[in-house]
Amino acid sequence: MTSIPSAPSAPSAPEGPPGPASLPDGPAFTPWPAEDARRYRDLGHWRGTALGELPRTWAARSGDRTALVFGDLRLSYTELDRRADTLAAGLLSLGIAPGDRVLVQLPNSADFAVLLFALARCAAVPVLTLPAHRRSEIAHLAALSEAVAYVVPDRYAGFDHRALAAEVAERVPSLRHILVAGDPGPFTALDSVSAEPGPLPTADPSAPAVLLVSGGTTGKPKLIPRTHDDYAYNARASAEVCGLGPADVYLAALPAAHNFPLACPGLLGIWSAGGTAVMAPAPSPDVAFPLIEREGVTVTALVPPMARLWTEYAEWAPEDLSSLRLLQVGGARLDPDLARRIPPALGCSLQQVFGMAEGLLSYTRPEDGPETVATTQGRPLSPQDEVRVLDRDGAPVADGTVGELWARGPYTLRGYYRAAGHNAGAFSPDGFFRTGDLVRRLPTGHLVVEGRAKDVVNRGGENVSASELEEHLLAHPGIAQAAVVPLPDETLGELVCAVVTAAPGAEQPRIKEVKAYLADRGLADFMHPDRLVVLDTLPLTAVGKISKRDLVARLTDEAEAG
Ligand code: OOB
Repeated sequence: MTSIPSAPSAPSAPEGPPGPASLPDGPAFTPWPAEDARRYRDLGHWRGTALGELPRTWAARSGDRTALVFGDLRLSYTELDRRADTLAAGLLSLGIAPGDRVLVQLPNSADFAVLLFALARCAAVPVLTLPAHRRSEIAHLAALSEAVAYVVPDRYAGFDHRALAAEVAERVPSLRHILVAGDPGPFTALDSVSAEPGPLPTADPSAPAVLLVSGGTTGKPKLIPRTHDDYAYNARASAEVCGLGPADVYLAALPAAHNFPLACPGLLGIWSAGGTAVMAPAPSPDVAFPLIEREGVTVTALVPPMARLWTEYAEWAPEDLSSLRLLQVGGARLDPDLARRIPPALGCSLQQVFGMAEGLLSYTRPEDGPETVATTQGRPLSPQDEVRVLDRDGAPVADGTVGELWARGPYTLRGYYRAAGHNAGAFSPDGFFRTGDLVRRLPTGHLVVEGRAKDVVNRGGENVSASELEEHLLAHPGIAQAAVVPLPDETLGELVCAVVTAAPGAEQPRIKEVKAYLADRGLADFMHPDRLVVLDTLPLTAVGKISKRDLVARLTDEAEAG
């Protein structure tokens, strides 16, 4: 067993995480008011079952059926339950105690699932980071959560996570254990952490079960406490909306630590429905398509850039994708034209999902017509979801008018983890969460996401809505993807920069022609891009959304380099 001696943070590290003196900033968890909690329980949404208990219930129901497939490994429900028990016993013997936070950074694998339930059985709280996170995010999240352990793969996608773990351990004094899936190097092998199952601590179902990482595009990521009660409901209700049953096979193509493939309905949803989860090591079609054919995958979830790739690739792919019945797409705006191309290209239905790690989920439903599915992000998941669409002054806007979305409900957080300062502005006094998303609500209750409240370019005092310009750019036949970002400018403050990729087989778009096209569509001159940058691919976030932050950084670096 390798333990990390408590090391003070390196004094020379200029951008090290805040020291323990600045922690904690407010409560770790803001509970729902008792009255709301009682209502959610009375309605049967919150069932008082801890996450760690779920595999036991599932094993009793579906014992010999296959719960999980990863490469050549196939785990039955009984085996998943048993492995969670032996790992939990091993973790307890390492000293992992109830309430301890453990940073988990594992790619899609059986280890990920077993560890999630094992930690839950220790009443410990996994901090679910994504494999693509690097030192800046990991060190920040480890310090913020005062994590006692960090679980990594040896290498993943060409990156040595043990080296990252060594660096983080040096900076974050709370980290006592580094556990490695695979070759452990100087650390402890995750495989070696196992013991004869014994008595387990009890977890409070109304306390946080996991800490999710916020998908926010500005500033440092925040942590989102999701309780056993609320998260199980999130997954179960989502499984119901998607009509999941024991015959379904769910492909976890996106990184499993993200809320979408984990619980919307994702892994937790497919298991609560008694089906099978297949873990894909990557979401790309060359990896996913053979798995769909081999395992008879029926449902999966993607972000729009990957959905575009699948749609283009399907035409040429030799694999039989006919088992696929539902493709969920969410995480960022889906171009309606692409949405219309998905069902014929992949031979399945499309579902749009508008969601956030903070809670609120909105799904298109099977009864929605194809145009509603192509052009809206559906309706909120729960009858208990309360949504408000408000103008800048906090007054409700009429249906059909764009406003900012605020949400409250049985699976939407009431406060970020240790973020009192931020929470003060992110919640209304009556507990509504300010999503930062601009939406229109249609009279049918469907939501149409129009962009982020802060996603505007301020060119000399004129506000250019990035999403509005992106929509016009995407209508151009020569443009496949578009992201509008600000570029610093001495005279005007910011310039409008359109970064695009060319449509397959199309010529490089040129700014003069694009501006003429926009003028033809009746778009005001002030909305036109000042610069057009054509790239082969756009940078992506850890879950695969287009990353405007990385784009801005790259363009600024290039400008500075001359
Ligand atoms: C999902 O969660 P996060 O936390 O990574 O990102 C949330 C943000 C939302 O606030 C919104 O700005 C954007 O991502 N978003 C969408 C969208 N779905 C999410 N924007 C436009 N259209 C959509 N369909 O991304 C997430 C969590 C659970 C399920 C699905 C996605």
